Amino acid sequence: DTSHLAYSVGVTLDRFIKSKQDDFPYASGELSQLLRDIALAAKIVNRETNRAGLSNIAGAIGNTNVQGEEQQKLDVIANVRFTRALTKGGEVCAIVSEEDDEIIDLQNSSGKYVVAIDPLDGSSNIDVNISIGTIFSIYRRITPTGSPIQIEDVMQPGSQQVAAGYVLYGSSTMLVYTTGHGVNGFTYEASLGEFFLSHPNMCAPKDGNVYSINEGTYLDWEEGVRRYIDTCKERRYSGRYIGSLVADFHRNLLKGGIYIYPSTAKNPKGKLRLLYEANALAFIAEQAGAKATNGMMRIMDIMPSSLHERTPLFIGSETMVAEAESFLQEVT
Ligand code: AHM
Ligand code: MG
Repeated sequence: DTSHLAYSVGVTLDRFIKSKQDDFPYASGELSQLLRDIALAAKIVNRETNRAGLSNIAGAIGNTNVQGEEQQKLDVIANVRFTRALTKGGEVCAIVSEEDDEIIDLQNSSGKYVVAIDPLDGSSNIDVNISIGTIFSIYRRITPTGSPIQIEDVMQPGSQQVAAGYVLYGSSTMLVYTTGHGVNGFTYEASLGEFFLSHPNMCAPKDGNVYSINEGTYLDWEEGVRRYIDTCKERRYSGRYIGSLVADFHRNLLKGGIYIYPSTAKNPKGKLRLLYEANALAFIAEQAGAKATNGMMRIMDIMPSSLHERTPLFIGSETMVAEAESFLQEVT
């Protein structure tokens, strides 16, 4: 069987990153190295994820994280793996993680970059062997290197991201990222231990006929969201909801569609976190020709006011997101 040869002669993630290094105006190789550090941690988490059912690491560990949600063992493992990779790499001075209440100050004042990360998103899907993901955003620190990090280094709007990406641990594992020059996707070839360029220059369909939202909370939505989803049904669109943001987003990016996590009676600002969930996917969406808003404004223009703040999220095909937004604005 020579089918794997198509990959082995293809472009690896490492080679691709190196070839794109000149895209950065301040290219010194550090951002490239940082992306490679993330890819390495992703391989390790992929390995742990694949054997989660075997090695007794799936399931709750008994702690709750800062949002009061149950932390799964694999979340903790992923957090440790990514934090360690980013610490050892030396390019990063601070990390914001879904799994840590406070900013992680790496005490590395020469590090130029700040990373916001959800190490393992969709954790309720771990135990039932359904796709999960990692989401990351990379910023340059604002204050000069050599000085202690400050809160403003971390609280930057999404428009300041220099790179962002996600890893989808799905039927195959993929890493998708952007540095602001389009979006490229890489598929992991486990037997070779490499990510290969499989989805060059990803472009989202402008329109679609898939909507992804947790319909169980229909009665708690704002009028505009209800009317938009009713319209989707009148048009006989397909409803698809995995409950793993990365997986739902990835499908809609490839096939066309909209993902919505609206404000609900219980969660007026929705559930998803601005700094390490919404911003990264918004950057990728826009780079692929799609759109991301909170219903009123562009996600990447929101000035964060706290580390773990939440935002309603409408993300996906441009036409669909614009229409959903117009429904919301009509009734308010
Ligand atoms: P998590 O960060 O605790 O895993 O929560 C985020 C996840 C998203 O992946 C997913 O889209 C959403 O929560 C599903 O929430 P709900 O079950 O309320 O529909
Ligand atoms: Mg999450």
